[in-house]
Parts: sequence; structure tokens; C-alpha cells
Amino acid sequence: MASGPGAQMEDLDLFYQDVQNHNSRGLWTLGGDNLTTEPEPKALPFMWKWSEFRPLMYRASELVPVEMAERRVLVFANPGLAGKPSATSTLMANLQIINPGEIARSHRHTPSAFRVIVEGTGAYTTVEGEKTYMDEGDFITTPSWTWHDHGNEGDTPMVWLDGLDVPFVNMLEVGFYDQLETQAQNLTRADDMSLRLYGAGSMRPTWEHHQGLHSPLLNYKFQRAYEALKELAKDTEGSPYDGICLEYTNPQTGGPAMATIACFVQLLEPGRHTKAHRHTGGTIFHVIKGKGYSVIRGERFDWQAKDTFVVPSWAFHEHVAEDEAVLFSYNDSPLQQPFGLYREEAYEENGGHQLVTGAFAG
Ligand code: 1HN
Repeated sequence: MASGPGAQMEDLDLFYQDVQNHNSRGLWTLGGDNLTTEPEPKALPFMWKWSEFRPLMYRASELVPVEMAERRVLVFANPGLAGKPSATSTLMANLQIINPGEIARSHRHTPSAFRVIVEGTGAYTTVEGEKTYMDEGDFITTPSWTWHDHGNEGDTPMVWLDGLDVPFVNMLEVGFYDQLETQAQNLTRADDMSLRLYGAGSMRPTWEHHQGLHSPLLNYKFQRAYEALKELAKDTEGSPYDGICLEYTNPQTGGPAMATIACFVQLLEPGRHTKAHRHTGGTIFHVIKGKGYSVIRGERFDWQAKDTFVVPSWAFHEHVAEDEAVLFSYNDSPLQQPFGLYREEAYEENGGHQLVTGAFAG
């Protein structure tokens, strides 16, 4: 047996080697990876500009046949996430383009998904036998394990933002996928039936017994959301942090539209500057209309209509609208709240506004 401090180090190194050879590690050797004093998200504050992605989408529409792609989608890959096709550690964001006459064939998967329409008219999504035509700004749900296909009956390509919880579902190793032999599923309900059944507000069809954890409503029309926001703006500024912000809910329960993803639409009047705050869970913002900027961890992100940006978990952020702005956003707070993990905090210094220390350059 060796003695003295040097020899002890040698013993320790040998011990670590033996432990490693047994597929184990000393907990005390792992550093801060396990427990951190506060969230240290790997996803970075980041923005994907529509002015750059629009040409890429149209090039994809010419170069990539839908038969090759199944879904002609460019996935936003947050540079903090080591090349993974994810916007945050739990959520995907991507743009999809569908040409006139194309059908993106029917499939279903355990990840939940939704779309927000960016550009064009004439395309539809069918979910569980119900077809809905989609207009700019509409929010359409395709919840976990529901059959869905898309088709474009219009004259021009159509583009939308997809949001999905694929990284979360894969983290839990609960991913299933299934596809139909036929391109499109059969229609079993009248078009937009769910909008007529559940879209009237504060009224429930007594004979319907919707099963499932997700909203029975397929398409939340932007026009209705915008009217609701504008009506509120007449008499309130809404939240100091989010402005006039409405959550898209399940009309049956008041809970989130989908079990795993909370989705919001917010109005910021021209000149509005919200106070900074932070909350757990990375959030993806998509600019439906307007122009302005957000300050995220001191970095200024100038945005315009149809841009998409990420606020990482626990990052202070505030918004400034130069023109009237409407932002869509989504996060994984429904995965935190049932377990008491959701936290929120106001930025108290400097009148609630961060010092701007730089600007996002792409
Ligand atoms: C998907 O099914 C769609 O149905 C879009 O439109 C994007 C990204 C990853 C996995 C499945 C769609 C997707 C997707």
C-alpha cells in the first residue's frame, strides 16, 4: 500500500477508473450538471427572420417534391442545442410550405402539434374527419394521436408555422407514429363543425361528449381573437408584463388548448413598453403583425411581422411595440404546473426595465 499525498492521488485515480469501468460515476465528480441554483437553459435567445426564410421556403417549394418530404418543413435549430432540430429543449418551431394542388398525407403521432398561418389562403387541414380552411393568423390544433392531413386548394403556395412538443415526447421515450395508406382521411363531420359547436364562447353543446385531454376546437380564427383583443384594449392595458394577452383554452375545461403546450395571443398597442419579467420554460414567439423589439437578457431583438424568436427559460424579457403588434407565443408551462415547478418573477430594478447591452445580429 502506497503512502503520502501523491500516492493517495494515484489511489483515487485508480478508484475512479475502476468505478468508470463499472459504468458508474462518483456523484461528487460530476460538477454542476445535476443541481443548479437556478435554470441554466441550453437554448439561446435567438430569432429567425421571415425576410431570410421566405426565399428559402419558396426555394424549397420548387426544389423539394412533397412526396420526398412528406411535410415540406424547415425546422428552426436553436444554436445552443448542438444542432438538434429544436427551438427550446422541449419544443420545435418550423415553417411549412404547401403548393397548390398538393396533399401532405394523413398521419398521426403522439407529439402534439399546431399551426399558425403565415401567408396565403386556400389550404385546409383535416383533423379526425373534420376539415377546416385556414386564414392568416388562424391557430389550428392537431393534438396528440389525432389523424391529420393538409391540402392546398388555392392558387398560390401557403406557409405556416408549426409548433410541436417532439423533443419532450422523445425525452420521455413515448413517441409513436402511424400513417394512412390513402393520402387523405375520410371526412366524417361537416367542415368547421367544432367551430360552430365550441366557438360561440361561454356555451357548451349539451349533447356532445368530447373525450380527450385536448380542446375539441380545431380552428381558433384570428379574426375573432383580434376583435377580442381590440375590444379589451379600449378599457385596459392588461398585464404589465404581457400587455393584453389571451390564452387559447380548451372550452370544455378552461385549461390549455393542448395537454402539453400553452398557447397565447397578445396585443401591444403602438408605443407600449412592457415591464420585464421572467418565468420558467422556454417560450417561442411568432409575430403575427406589427413591428417592435424585445429585450431578452439585455439583448435587443428587433422584429417584424412573421419573424419568430425564442425567450429561454428564466430569461428576463420585455417587449416594445413601435406599430400595433400582435404576438403569438407558446411554451411548456402545462408540463410544469401540475408538479409545482412553474415560477415567475418580476424585474424589480431600474423601474422594471433591463439595460440594453447589445443587439441581436443573427
Ligand atoms: C408534422 O407531422 C407536421 O403534420 C409538421 O404538418 C411538422 C415536424 C416534426 C414531426 C412531425 C404536420 C412536423 C411534423
